Amino acid sequence: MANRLSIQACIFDLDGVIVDTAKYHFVAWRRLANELGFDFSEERNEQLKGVSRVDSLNLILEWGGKTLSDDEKADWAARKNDWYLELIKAMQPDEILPGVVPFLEDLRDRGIRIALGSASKNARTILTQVGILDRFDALVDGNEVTHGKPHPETFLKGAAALDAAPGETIVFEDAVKGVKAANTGGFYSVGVGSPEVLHEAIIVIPGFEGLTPDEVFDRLQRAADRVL
Ligand code: B16
Ligand code: MG
Repeated sequence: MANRLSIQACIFDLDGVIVDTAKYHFVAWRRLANELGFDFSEERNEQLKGVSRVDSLNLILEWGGKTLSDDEKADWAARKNDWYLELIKAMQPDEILPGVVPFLEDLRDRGIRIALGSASKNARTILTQVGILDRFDALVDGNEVTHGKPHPETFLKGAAALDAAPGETIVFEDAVKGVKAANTGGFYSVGVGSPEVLHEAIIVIPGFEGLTPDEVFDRLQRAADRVL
């Protein structure tokens, strides 16, 4: 039977789950690195997924062997964000990852409440740009949290905004740190991506194309039954 777990709410990460903004972050961060006189690879960019803007900058500077003052860091982070926002401005609704919109529709039809839980301070702008802001009942982004993932604050705030307990809420995440945050907070974690990378998630899906909420509930139920 579907949904014996009594799922009342779902929280979605943004980058890598709803849209692929990592490619735009990469272009903007790479421009920053190049202007500072070094470069970094797309493989290294993987390590920035789900990581806050300031933590990403610190990592990149470390890769380039650069030391900047706090004021200089703030300037470069602002510059990077301006370049990033220029790219975001051109995003289109067809950049929403396959199957996401029908999945969100299905959840809403069932009365399941929906939140966004993202590290990005640009989350509202991005959802507005691709035309799906109104599909979310609550939004928790990088402006509202003190502790980034793997701390569970983002998802705990999301669940509170939806008036749901973590034990009745699913978190969809593409980053290892995000999956850890969901697990630490007591949520049902669903990894979006590769099972090898996201092995700490309760279940892993490749994406939302052709997937229904019932299938997710069933797989989580089977995982829960195996543990009991
Ligand atoms: P911003 P998510 C994260 O989004 C990105 O994966 C990460 O690369 C980025 O540095 C972070 O947001 C902060 O983004 O500079 O827009 O505030 O996966 O948590 O939705
Ligand atoms: Mg992500």
